[in-house]
Amino acid sequence: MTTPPPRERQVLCVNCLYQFIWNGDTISRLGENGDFEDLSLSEAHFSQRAFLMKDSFIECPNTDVPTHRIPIEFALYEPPVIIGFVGDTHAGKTCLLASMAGEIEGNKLRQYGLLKGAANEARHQDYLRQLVRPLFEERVAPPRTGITDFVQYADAVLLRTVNSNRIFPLVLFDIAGESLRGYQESATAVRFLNAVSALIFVVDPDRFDRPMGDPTFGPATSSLRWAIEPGGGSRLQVPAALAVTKSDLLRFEPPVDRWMIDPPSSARLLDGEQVYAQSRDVYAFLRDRGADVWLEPVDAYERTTLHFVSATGVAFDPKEKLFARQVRPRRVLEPLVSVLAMKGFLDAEFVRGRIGY
Ligand SMILES: Nc1nc2c(ncn2[C@@H]2O[C@H](COP(=O)(O)OP(=O)(O)OP(=O)(O)O)[C@@H](O)[C@H]2O)c(=O)[nH]1
Ligand SMILES: [Mg+2]
Ligand SMILES: [Zn+2]
Repeated sequence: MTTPPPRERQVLCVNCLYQFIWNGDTISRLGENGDFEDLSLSEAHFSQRAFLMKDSFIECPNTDVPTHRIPIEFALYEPPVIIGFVGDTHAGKTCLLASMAGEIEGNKLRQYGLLKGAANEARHQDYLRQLVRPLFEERVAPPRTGITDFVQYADAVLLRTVNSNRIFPLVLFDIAGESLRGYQESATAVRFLNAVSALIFVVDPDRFDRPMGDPTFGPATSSLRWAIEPGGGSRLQVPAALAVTKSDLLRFEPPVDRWMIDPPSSARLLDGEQVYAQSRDVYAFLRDRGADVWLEPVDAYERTTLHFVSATGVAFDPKEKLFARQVRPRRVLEPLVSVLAMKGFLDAEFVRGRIGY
């Protein structure tokens, strides 16, 4: 039997934004000695191919940055949906991302009609082992995200819409607050911002006393603006969610109490009315606190939603150097699901009404 010739595909590297043609044949696999080895699918025996593709990578040919690889799944389905987290150092980005990853791993996107699969199982398991399991199972806070010249994505999963059967990788980018703040000096570090599908602005209620708000919000937005419509002044089309994280610290204060105590709507869908009611409450709460400046993204983006979330459900105990009790995220998936809905990635059966205002 003859093998069909490998099919070339155009691929966008999510890490460096380099577009290249992958020959559909050469893949990299991690060898037993810990080094990557290249191999050709067409030279492998037919029966071995699927096995070889599992956990394999494609090497990005961009030589301007350190050698890096993307999971093969990024080239096989719909283009990746890239989510960037924006917020100053200590805002809670890594905790929020890790708790979302934990909830996704627990199959909690199923209620919105999204089934999870692996976009490189081995790398995903590494992320769970390093950050998510310590947080959920041992109450350990993640270390501060390191500053690097070349940021690679933190975690990725493959999602499938249950009814329409669309398959796409969901890629989550975490980055040190410092790099976002001074993005002009570290343009390479925040390169991914120019390719984001949606942004999640992480609002830290511990910092409402800062009269100028979060120093990363403005730079992230202007970086995007230059990438998308240089010199333009209109609202940006990229969907954005504003997540007031650490809301457990505000859980007795109205109107936060209502959203922290209420479980997310028991209806198995994203309800536009509920999302709107919550957005309105967050907006009013921030204004009431004199934290209007944190609402900047609402004016800069065409469609935003606002959320109260808690990555951990409990405060960190500095004496014990652990979270005070078992970590239980609250409503962390809602900002994510909301931007996915705005991007058109939820099946109609799982969203009611309009999302994003
Ligand atoms: N009470 C409470 N504290 C939180 C929550 N999320 C994060 N924290 C606290 O905030 C600290 C910083 O959170 P990180 O997620 O590491 O912050 P970051 O935005 O990633 O910071 P950089 O990596 O330095 O940019 C954690 O160590 C916790 O002490 C939350 O949901 N509730
Ligand atoms: Mg971090
Ligand atoms: Zn690349």
